[in-house]
Amino acid sequence: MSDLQLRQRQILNLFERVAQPFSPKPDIVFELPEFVFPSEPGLVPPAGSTRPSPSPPADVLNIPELELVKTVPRGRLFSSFHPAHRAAAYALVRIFKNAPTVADMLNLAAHPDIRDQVNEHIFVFALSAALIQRQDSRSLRTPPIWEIFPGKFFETRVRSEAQTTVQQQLKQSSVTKPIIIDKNFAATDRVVENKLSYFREDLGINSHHWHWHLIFPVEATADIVNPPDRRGELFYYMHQQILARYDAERIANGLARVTSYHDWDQPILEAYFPKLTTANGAIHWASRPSGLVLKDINIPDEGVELGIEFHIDDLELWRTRILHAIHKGSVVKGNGQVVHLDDKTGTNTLGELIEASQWSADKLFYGDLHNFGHIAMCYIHDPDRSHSENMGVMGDSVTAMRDPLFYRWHKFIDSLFQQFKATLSPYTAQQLTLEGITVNSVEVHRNQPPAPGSTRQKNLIITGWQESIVELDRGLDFSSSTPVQARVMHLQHEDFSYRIKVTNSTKTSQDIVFRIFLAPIKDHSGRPFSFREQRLLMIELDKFVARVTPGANVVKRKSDDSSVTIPFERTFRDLETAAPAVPLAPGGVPTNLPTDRRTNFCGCGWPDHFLVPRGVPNPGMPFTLFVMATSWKEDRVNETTTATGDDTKKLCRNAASYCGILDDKYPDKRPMGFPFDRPPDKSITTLAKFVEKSPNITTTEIRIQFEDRVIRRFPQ
Ligand code: CUO
Repeated sequence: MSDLQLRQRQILNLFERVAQPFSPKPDIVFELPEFVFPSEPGLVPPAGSTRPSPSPPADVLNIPELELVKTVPRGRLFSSFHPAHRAAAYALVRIFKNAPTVADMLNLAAHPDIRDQVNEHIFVFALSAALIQRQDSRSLRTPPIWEIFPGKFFETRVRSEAQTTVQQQLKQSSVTKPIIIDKNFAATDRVVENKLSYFREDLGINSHHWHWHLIFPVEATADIVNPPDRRGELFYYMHQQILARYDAERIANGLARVTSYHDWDQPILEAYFPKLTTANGAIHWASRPSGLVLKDINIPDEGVELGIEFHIDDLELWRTRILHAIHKGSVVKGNGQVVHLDDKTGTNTLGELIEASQWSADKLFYGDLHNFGHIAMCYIHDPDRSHSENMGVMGDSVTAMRDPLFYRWHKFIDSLFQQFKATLSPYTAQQLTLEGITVNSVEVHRNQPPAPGSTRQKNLIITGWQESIVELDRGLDFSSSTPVQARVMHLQHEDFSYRIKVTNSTKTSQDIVFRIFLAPIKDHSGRPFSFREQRLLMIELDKFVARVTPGANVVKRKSDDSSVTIPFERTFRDLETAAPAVPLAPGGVPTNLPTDRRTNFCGCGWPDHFLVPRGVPNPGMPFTLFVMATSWKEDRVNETTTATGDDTKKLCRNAASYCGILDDKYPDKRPMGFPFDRPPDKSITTLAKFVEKSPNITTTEIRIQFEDRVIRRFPQ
């Protein structure tokens, strides 16, 4: 076993049944770092080690910060929106990041004082964060979060069915076949909001959200992470895109667009019953029946739950101060320095302020609006814990997107950004054109071969269902010698490609950025959207650079090359059996240019099975497809980066549009969401008018047709 393979297997081993005491696999040796003593089986010093022999045996690590880590007890739920929980989690990230080598870090993680004593959610959070953030561990993969914590994705019924079936099989001594449990969505269609369960409970969507918050922590000193470039703006844009995508699904299901939750003294009508449990069913995630109203939060520090106290009036006050800043056009730092909210950095400044992160201009004054909103909503059923209830799903970034209220809360948060965007001048004709480049047309083509005798239909995308098998046994809180798998139905689309006709009337070849967006044309009642409405529904599908030679060109692009998506993650078993594909160079950067997208992603990225919205049955739902050409020379951030991409070795680049590139600049100088991030001039009421003076833009109408059956993808 190579060193890399050993590290990979150690990671998988550490992430198995994290709520149970650690059980090292017989063939995986964890060597002790020098300050760790062998008190548990599996933790042994290396053969021939020159390290001092351990005496006296100590089973407690001498790391004072561990006390802080353990303030969130094992078995309790964890919220990355809760300041005290975050402090505990980041303390462990720091311990892991400070280990001299990856091997030391993994050995440290295996120590019973950490692996068996630290809160299991914090353990997974911190080890995952450290593995992404450390330069020397970037070839190593973590298993999918739904396999580590099936309890955050699969209702309790799935767990009990699995347990019953395992017991029956053991009785009959027929323990050979994997147990497959169908995962149906958690509620009936009698409640209209439940029509969207396939979106809200999707494994890939929730996993993306967890990874996003993992790589963009709310607070972090440089020993955890360098402040990511345009982090606050990305907070705005990634969540705005979630809303645009959710609205497209709502319209396809006959529902109105999501409404902002800003009237905090009014009852919340959307109920949510998560039916999720952890710790052998002992800890459940609280439900929220319809009609609850936000209350002041006053949770005492009681040993099992860290205290937190604030008033809904505080949220009101922070909202007022933030709106004041937006309309004044500046924020004031704690030291009195005025920071103007300009068109270059204003969105970023506001993002850090609203979220709020440690890079907020003044957290004392502008508060912690978005994070505390999550906390207020997740404790709405028991705001002082007088009933000793646990939090609801809004408290955890792994589960928050399951709740309809998540979208209403983020619609409110987005409305703050939109109010700021409305203060900026509309884009000028010059900003929206590109001299010498005409985009003549765009078409999408299905990859599926046409039926004999029929012609290939263009501008039609087919969606349907796909079955994926996921493994649960290493995340269940009972041990099973039988593989336990769940069959999950999720949305999928047939692969397609774009064909863009471009004329370059200059005399030289040009590197062009193609920006592709998609938006519904009509609302749920069939009323066409005005451009002011439609711009907020624009979903980024792709952004890529292609060279365009003088004269006529046809640029082709495959749907699965999208700059917003990543493929379905590998399972525990895949990771165990696959040799790590890319060897490490010093510093941890893979030495080969990976051609397989799977070898180079960090878990952040919209799931590619949800690249396009579901649409409606035959004849399909009409959408506007929008393609804009801009100049790579002007838009590129790093002068040395070429269109063919020197940066292909960088981690997370596959889904850079929503996740940035780790440890690098966001790879586009334009504001995120350009050209739809600002309201147009008042005279522009239609999309046609918006693009009429821009030959470098083309739009076309396509249809997305949903077929309620399992479909094939037809990758190219
Ligand atoms: Cu992602 Cu509120 O920021 O959940």
